[in-house]
Amino acid sequence: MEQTLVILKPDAVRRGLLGEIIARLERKGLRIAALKMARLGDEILREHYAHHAGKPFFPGLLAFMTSSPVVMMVIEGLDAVTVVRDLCGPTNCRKAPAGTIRGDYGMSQQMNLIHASDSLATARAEVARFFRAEEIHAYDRADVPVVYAADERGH
Ligand code: 3AN
Repeated sequence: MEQTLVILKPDAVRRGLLGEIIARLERKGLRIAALKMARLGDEILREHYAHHAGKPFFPGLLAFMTSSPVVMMVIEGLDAVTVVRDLCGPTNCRKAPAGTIRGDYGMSQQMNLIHASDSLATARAEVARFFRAEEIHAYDRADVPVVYAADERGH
């Protein structure tokens, strides 16, 4: 099963939307393998958002992401990287379709509630950036036999 990194951003924390967003991921059938709250520092954020360094919105993005603690999760499931990205919707909440997390809860391009890794390679790097191996837990959800067909389990 794939693992992907999710960050519930300061807007999700400060708007009291953590439970609703986590519930959507759980109800989809995804497994929460790790979860913690922390205030991120500039150094780890510069690494995480290196692809945006130098862009006009970069200082604002850093200020936003350090404005409160965030909640970080490792989410696991079959094709989890794509599945979670699709649940989030596109970056700009105003353009995100209804039914997606950003489409249903947000109005901003910057304050877009949730980060999710955009590829398997990125997911591996991001999980390792934010979690130590001992913080990631192996256990089975009780509903696996009715969430996945037999030939889908163990992928
Ligand atoms: P996504 O999170 O959808 O993969 P990225 O990686 O392009 O989007 O952007 C990372 C974060 O940077 C976004 N989640 C958003 O908070 C912020 N961001 C991206 N583009 C803009 C923009 N044009 N103006 C303001 N903030 C932006």
